[in-house]
Amino acid sequence: MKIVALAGGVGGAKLAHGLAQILSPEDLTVIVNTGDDFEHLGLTICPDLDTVCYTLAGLANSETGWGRVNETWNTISNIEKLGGPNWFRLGDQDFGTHIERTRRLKEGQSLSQITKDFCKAWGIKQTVLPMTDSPVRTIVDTDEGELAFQEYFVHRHCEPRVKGFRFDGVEVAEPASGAREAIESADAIVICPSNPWVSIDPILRVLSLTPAPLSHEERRKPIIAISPIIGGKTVKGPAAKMYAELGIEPSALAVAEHYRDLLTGFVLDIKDEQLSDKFRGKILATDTLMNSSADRARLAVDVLHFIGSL
Ligand code: FO1
Repeated sequence: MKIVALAGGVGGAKLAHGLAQILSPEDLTVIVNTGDDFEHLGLTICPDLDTVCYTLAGLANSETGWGRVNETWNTISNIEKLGGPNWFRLGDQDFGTHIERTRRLKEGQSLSQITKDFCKAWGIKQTVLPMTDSPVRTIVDTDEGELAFQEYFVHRHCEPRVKGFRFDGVEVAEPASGAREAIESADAIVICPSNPWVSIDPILRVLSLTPAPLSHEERRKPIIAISPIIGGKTVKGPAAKMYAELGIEPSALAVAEHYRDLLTGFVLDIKDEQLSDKFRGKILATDTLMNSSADRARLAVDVLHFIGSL
């Protein structure tokens, strides 16, 4: 079964890793959000792409979910000592990724080509694509004004109240080379348990999958989403807080409503099973927590069986 997974950072990376354990490498394409990307310390940082790649390569820091395992912090400590910004924690090995990516971007290489080369170097056999090769930057509208995404997320610890989002550059951004073809040849599209507002919406916008799928072909193939919200709380990150601040009660149901007409089926946690009959489409209630590598594979198996049943 050929699957395209749409993923943001940690939650998306975990399910992508689960799917990678079950599917043949040629059957999995992961299209990753780049709205979180930003320019920092003279470098182009692509947090979600790196999180997905490090996770698939077995190089991720399992405690944070982002960054590298066995990391050292000499460079950022030195920057800090010299009075530079230290709020975005970049490890020494991670710095190497950003330096080499920035060098190649400045040479004129595309982000998708660079990602392909990095995946090869890290031994990743699945296809990982940035959603687009052009810059799209998520801007969070808050009660303190507009903030660039990482400024809101990391520097301000998601404290300002959210009023809305916009994705700078999305109108002119084309899907990365291979993304549309991957969707066309996929048997199903899986929306990973990532933040609907800031991780998945930018991808849907770039791929023109929202407000409704473009072509008849896309309509016919199953599109399923897995809720990142369990029992009204987000497993990781600010999705539940964002729903509440936007006046929507955070729940798996709110996530299903978010994707509305797009979905053929929806996966929620067993703890939210009582919400199942409130959803119009097909539902799978299962254990969606991914604490271990085995959990990721188990959820991937459940998701693939669910797709097979649609
Ligand atoms: N998240 C944090 O909360 N604090 C950090 O200092 C931080 C550094 C960081 C460095 C590299 C990287 O690839 C990701 C990093 N993240 C950090 C995570 C990242 O900002 C967010 O998880 C995503 O953008 C949201 O999906």
